[in-house]
Amino acid sequence: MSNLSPLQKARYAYQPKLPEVLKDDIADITAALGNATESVADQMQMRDLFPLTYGAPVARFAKGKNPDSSKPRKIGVILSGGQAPGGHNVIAGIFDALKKANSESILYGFKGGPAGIIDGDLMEITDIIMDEYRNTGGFDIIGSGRTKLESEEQFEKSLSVCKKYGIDGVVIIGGDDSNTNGAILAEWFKKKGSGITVVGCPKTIDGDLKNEHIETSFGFDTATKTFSELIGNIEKDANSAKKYWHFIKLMGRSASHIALECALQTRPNICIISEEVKEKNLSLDDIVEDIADVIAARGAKGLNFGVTLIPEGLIEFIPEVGRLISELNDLLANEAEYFSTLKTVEDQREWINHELSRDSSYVFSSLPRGIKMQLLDDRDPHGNVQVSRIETEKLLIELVGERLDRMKLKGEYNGKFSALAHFFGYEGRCAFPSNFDADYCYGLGYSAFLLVSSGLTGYISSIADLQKPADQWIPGGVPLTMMMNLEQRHGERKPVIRKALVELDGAPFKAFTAEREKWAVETDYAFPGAIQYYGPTEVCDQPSETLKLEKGA
Ligand code: FBP
Repeated sequence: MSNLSPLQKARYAYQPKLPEVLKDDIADITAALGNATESVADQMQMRDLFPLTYGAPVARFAKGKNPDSSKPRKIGVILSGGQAPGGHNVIAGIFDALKKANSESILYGFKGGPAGIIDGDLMEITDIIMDEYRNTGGFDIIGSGRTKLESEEQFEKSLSVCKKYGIDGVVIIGGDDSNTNGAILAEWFKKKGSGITVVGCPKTIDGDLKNEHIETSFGFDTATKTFSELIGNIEKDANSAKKYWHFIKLMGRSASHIALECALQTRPNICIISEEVKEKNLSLDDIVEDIADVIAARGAKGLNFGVTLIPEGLIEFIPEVGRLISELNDLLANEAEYFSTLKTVEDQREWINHELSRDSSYVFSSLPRGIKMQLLDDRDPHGNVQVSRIETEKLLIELVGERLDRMKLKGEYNGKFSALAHFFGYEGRCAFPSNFDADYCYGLGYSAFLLVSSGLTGYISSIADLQKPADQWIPGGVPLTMMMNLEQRHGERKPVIRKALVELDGAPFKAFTAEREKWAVETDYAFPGAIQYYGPTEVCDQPSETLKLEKGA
């Protein structure tokens, strides 16, 4: 018996929708170039850091001749960082465009993320292999990894691997950090006169790689639809049993885009937005008080149930905890050796408490034991605390429970509080891509090939007008330096792609605040249901609420 599900078989046969201009013969598509560009900030320094790639024009694909496109080529592709639905379709888009341009061309996949190009660990992606992954979730075709491609030595190794295999284009499918490193690699390859183009693709379920030109990162659409289905189901359950408060933490790293999108889709009683917490300088106590007040207000109406959404990165945005985390990051980075000699948890905590500032030491001491341990856990490759491992949902349940007990003693509350904790993140990262992500990713892959075949290096593949039907989308490329500025990283000012956080004056946040008070006390849940792949366009092909609101659609 085959291990393929009926949906998997059906998805293999799905033909992603392409923008009209990409339906032409590859040799009849050209890159129309705009004016020179500038970085979002720090223009002088950025020009100095990227003398060869800075200021390139935005490209838009249009009808026109590109005789170079049919040259036989070898392209290497990298999947970098966390999984996001649609990665396989980016590869399929590159593969199909490359083979359509010249059937002799070869696509290599670097295995296990950026480490693959450094170590020369790669495989040829053949027709047979590609067909087993079309329109499916996951990054398992070649695997992914979080190695940072950033040192001169790694660049040297990557160059010799590319030379060995005759690779003339590298496509890095990644988030802001991976694309930043792509920009640096593009500049470096150019300086070396290698003739190898480096092109990026905007990936991350977190939705924080977006700007004027990148309307959304791929994977956000599918992941948020998957989480919203689950939240909607939990809301139905809560409203049926009427006995639990569900505290649901949602992935997304620093930004709260995922939580906000899920709130717009499901209308929970409470959704915390980290960016608002920071802006209003809310303390942990303030947040606990706000949640407890909603629970008490619902309890007074006999509604002892509800749903609270919590963005994964919240903990870092609470000012006093944020300061504590940044002190801990520095301490653990600077004193890593000494810290590793502390054998017991008690010794570690005692030393940490001693080294922290008075305020941070107080905050640290006031946290439950489990959270303390999670804050001391291993850092990610960028030296940051791994927010997905901090159980903020459990912390809030504990603190809210304590507050409600105190309110009960004072006669301010007489309801019941029985809470359950959930964390949705990994559940959404490898789902079958929605039609939106399947189409978007395929188009991004196609455009990535066209950028390579047009010799445009240091670009990120882009598609505009995503709120419209796919045939009206506008494919092109944006110079990576245009999205960059200098930011403080490990004590140094480094060029990085600016991360997009939730804008408090943006349309999605405003749409949420216009409704949230009603959602808090009433039970006004919405049930988006499972992602649909086959059926009417209004059911199957809709982009996220965030995208629609941002594009005024
Ligand atoms: P990327 O930024 O690499 O796309 O990863 C996103 C993410 O899913 C975050 O939401 C989450 O905090 C993190 O990855 C978890 O990392 P890991 O997969 O290493 O556990």
